Amino acid sequence: MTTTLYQFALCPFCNKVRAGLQLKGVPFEEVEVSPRSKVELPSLPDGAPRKVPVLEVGSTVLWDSTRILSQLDEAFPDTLRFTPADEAMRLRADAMEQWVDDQFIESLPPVLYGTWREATKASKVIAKHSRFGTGEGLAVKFGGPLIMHAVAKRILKRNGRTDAHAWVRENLDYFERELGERDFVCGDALTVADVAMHGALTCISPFPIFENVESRPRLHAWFERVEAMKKSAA
Ligand SMILES: N[C@@H](CCC(=O)N[C@@H](CS)C(=O)NCC(=O)O)C(=O)O
Repeated sequence: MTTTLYQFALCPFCNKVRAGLQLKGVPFEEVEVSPRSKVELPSLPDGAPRKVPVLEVGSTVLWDSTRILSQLDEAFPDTLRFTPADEAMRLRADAMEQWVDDQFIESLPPVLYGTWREATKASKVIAKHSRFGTGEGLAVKFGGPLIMHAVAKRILKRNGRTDAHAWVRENLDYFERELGERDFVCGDALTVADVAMHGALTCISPFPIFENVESRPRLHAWFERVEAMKKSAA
């Protein structure tokens, strides 16, 4: 059975799903989608937005990172479970995933595309993932970050922020407090909350902002713990 992830390389929602598949040890193919035409996407059921990530598992098409992560346990039953059996833990894991989606991911575009240096770095990361023809390749490599630079400015304004890095640092403070002394967000076992945050952080790992993760011993140890699980599942 073939599993294919349709993505934008630097989309944090796509990185959540990629982290999920890697942690489950599920082999998958990646298809980089053209941001404007999205021609590469498979046909989607009515009601599904033409957004990435989209995951094709055999002939089943799944969409929306949060729905996909919750469907992976069922789709790949013999792998590491992400959904805690305990009801209170499940609620906590879902709430933290929601925070990652709504608060943390919202703060990322301004540190990925906010300065020209960051936008140039972003275009290099995107180029590494894309196999488009020359015209489309150039449009994606430079056009994407250019559009996202404007989007990043709008996001800052909408949230009443001027310092993108300080905003991300505050979010990292919050996550670190929530993690506390635990190995994972919900205790001893990894859940969707860890998968979501790890995926989102993977997005910023090639960027200078990631120093703020590396310089926090507890947060960095947690990141490395999840990273090691990905490697051992491969
Ligand atoms: N709630 C969705 C959000 C997905 C999303 O916003 N994807 C963006 C990329 S980061 C997208 O495809 N944007 C293209 C568009 O809106 O045309 C999820 O968790 O998957």
